[in-house]
Amino acid sequence: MKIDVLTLFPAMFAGPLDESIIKRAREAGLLDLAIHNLRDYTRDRHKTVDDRPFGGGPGMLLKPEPIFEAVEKLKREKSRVILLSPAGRPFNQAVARELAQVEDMLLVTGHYEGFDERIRERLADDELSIGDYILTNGALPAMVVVDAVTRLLPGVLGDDDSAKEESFSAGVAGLEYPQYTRPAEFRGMKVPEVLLSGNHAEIAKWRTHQAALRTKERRPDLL
Ligand code: 4G0
Repeated sequence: MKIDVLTLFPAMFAGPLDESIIKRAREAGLLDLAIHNLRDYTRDRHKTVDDRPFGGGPGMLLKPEPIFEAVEKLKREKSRVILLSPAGRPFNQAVARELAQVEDMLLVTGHYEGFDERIRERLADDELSIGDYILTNGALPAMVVVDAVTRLLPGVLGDDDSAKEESFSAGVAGLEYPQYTRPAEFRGMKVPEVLLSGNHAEIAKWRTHQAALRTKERRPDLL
């Protein structure tokens, strides 16, 4: 998959997507990620990307010209052009699975109080929000989308992790039970006896029960 990102903060992308699984996916050619600086698509002396809203109101908006220039240059035949904003449709695991099927993505990250509406109207295929909170800019949301989608691309995860992904389709946040590794006792905290028993039927029953308790407590919306 080719993913292009348009941002005012290209340096933010240097660290997080150069580690671990995403790094391997890029090295293996499974993900072709390119970060583009929106300022490179301005044509005025001051490299202006924003302006005040007509009709008044607080803050600044991203002006249309640089974003139109950039998107028209970077967009490919099959690109899905996606704005990141708090007003987008909620991003979740189902959306990540949907996006893992597309050929190319162009993620357009905002800043300030948002985008001139004509960007939405003419350029965007979709608008996503990673959650109900405001961030200083859309770089972190774009990285979240890149990460969540990349790990679903064929060949990116090991076989064990891929199988786990499938078994999680019933609910991403639910169905998580307490897990332990060695040592069996650590600072006086003992691993539940049942997990050491070797009784696989009892272990499965315990895990199902624990996952239900935890989901009821933390995510009743999923039940
Ligand atoms: C557009 C996305 C972009 C509009 C972007 C802010 C949170 C998210 C931005 C605004 C972002 C998210 C209206 C403040 C940049 N913050 N939840 N900040 N407004 O996905």
